[in-house]
Amino acid sequence: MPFGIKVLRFVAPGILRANTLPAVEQPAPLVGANVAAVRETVDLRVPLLAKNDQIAAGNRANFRARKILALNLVSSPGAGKTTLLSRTLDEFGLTTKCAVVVGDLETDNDARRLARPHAPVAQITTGTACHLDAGMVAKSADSLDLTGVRVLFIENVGNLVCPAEFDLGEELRVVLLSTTEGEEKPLKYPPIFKTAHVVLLTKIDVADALGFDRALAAENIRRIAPQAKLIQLSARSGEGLAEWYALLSAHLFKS
Ligand SMILES: Nc1nc2c(ncn2[C@@H]2O[C@H](COP(=O)(O)OP(=O)(O)OP(=O)(O)O)[C@@H](O)[C@H]2O)c(=O)[nH]1
Ligand SMILES: [Mg+2]
Ligand SMILES: [Zn+2]
Repeated sequence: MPFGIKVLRFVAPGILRANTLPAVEQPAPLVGANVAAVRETVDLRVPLLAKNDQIAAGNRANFRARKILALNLVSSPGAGKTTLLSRTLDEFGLTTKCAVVVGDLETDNDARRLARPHAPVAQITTGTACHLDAGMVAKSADSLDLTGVRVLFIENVGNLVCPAEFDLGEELRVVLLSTTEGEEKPLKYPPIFKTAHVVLLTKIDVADALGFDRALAAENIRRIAPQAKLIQLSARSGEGLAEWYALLSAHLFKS
């Protein structure tokens, strides 16, 4: 399945250019290549995930060797990933060099929102794939100048389901749940929450207006994801952001 990578570059102060790299052809899907036995099509998912895990291990080794803290941000569409990253680049990113790789099915809107002269950004357009995989991250990280970068944010495609299965080589998996989605989502989508190192309860500025029960949401998160650090925040009001930046600082590799 082909995917595209665009690297957003400032060519002069205030002028933003998107360089599109040639579409990357992934190996032809194996499913259907050999229709001789149903048994084979059932077994093929495992090798695909095993291959992904292998590339992810390479990404992780590469990021660690370069002392880059990689985070995989996962949520349902619109939970506030890009808004949080924009503000993080403007605040935390001023003193700690950050880069972003952002995945979307179609547009480069998020990369444009995130582009800053001080932060390299690449957009991965996945076409029909509803998640990022480790190969996409490897190629897009290669396309960026990561000199001096200490944090690489990977904004996954908005989806709470299959990103759970795809290790990208991240150090921390960060799952966002917004107050507009409802308190019960951790109970309905447990796999992604069970694999989280951090859960961010976002948009808490509108919790009261929505009648959102923050205590119940926190209890549901703790029930499904007791291993995860929980931070409640709002990228709009700024509440909780100091805790988010402190978490990032605490996980930085010593330079
Ligand atoms: N009230 C409030 N709105 C927010 C907050 N963060 C984001 N939003 C709004 O939520 C909407 C979606 O935010 P995005 O940052 O685009 O969400 P996203 O998770 O990147 O979305 P996708 O990339 O499409 O999955 C936008 O209208 C934001 O302005 C917040 O802290 N408070
Ligand atoms: Mg986004
Ligand atoms: Zn998917």
